[in-house]
Amino acid sequence: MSDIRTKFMEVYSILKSELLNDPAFEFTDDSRQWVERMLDYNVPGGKLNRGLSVIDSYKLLKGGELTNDEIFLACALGWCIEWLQAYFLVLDDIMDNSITRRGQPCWFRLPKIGMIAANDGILLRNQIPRILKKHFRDKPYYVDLLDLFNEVEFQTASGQMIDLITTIEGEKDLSKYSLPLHHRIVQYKTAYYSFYLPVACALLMKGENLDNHIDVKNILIEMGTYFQVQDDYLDCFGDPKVIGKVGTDIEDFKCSWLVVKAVELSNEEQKKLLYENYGKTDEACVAKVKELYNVLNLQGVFEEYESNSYQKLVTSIEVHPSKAVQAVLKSFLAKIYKRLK
Ligand code: GPP
Ligand code: MG
Ligand code: MG
Ligand code: MG
Repeated sequence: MSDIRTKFMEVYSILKSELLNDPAFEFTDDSRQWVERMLDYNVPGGKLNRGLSVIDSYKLLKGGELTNDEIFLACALGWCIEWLQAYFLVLDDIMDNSITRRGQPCWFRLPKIGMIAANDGILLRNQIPRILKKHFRDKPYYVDLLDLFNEVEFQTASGQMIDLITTIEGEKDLSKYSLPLHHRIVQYKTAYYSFYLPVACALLMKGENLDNHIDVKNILIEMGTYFQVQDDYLDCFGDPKVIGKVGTDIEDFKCSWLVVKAVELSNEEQKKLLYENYGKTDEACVAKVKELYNVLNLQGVFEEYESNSYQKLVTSIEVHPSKAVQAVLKSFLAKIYKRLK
């Protein structure tokens, strides 16, 4: 394990123990144990890309070694994003009726958890401002930080809403699925919190005004879009053992990049097959959709999309006037290019 990952995990233990001793609630042994188990199950088990990116980005922006205090604060902000992610995933898995996450059953699937998971999601969400208050309330950028988390959460929940309302039973209509709709969904449900937020946190720590970094934001939104196209691709073509989750997009009638491409490339007969089989839980229907994806060579179409997006992103990063910002963006892109998980 790299040094920074070890340090990051140490900060997790500190933040967890602070939350388990939060004076605003009189914890009993039972309730403390519940929260500890819930946190350990849902917060630290992912790739931690979003969280670690805050530290990485801050280091590149500062352009020198960080003090211990700066490392701690960057880690704490990184964890706030991982907390946000845990909150979204616990609830998203209920909404998407998913089975596994990060190589284990979704939290709500565990015995005795069920819909208590909905409240656990709310708790995870409420722990973020508690961490921020404890460690950032005296910082000049505290208000901007709170505002940033609120804005991004609103955008994500709105993206999730449009992701969900396209799948309403009785209103399933593949003809409304298009690249512009897909782009709108993924921009809001994924790109803001996964890509813009970590870099925006680092910029705030550095004392920057976010209004002066709209160009950075736009590049990160495009990177986040590319990331969610990969997520859509892996939902069908990824190895569940590697990605840690079993895909449900076909069953859920999701406006996935794959189905948008399939509609675009299908002839009338193939379109009919898609209309008849997409969005059904029946395994045989799912298999027919996957077979069509293969006939249409969606793996090849994706590979082409992937290298085009990469080239476009590199080009837009390289026109940015600041070398430090370029380094931040390139480092983020390198973490996700051709990812298998
Ligand atoms: C990813 O969509 C989007 C989210 C996790 C945001 C959820 C937002 C909420 C307000 C709950 P996805 O369903 O494709 O992700 P995955 O494939 O990981 O389930
Ligand atoms: Mg979802
Ligand atoms: Mg999901
Ligand atoms: Mg997905």
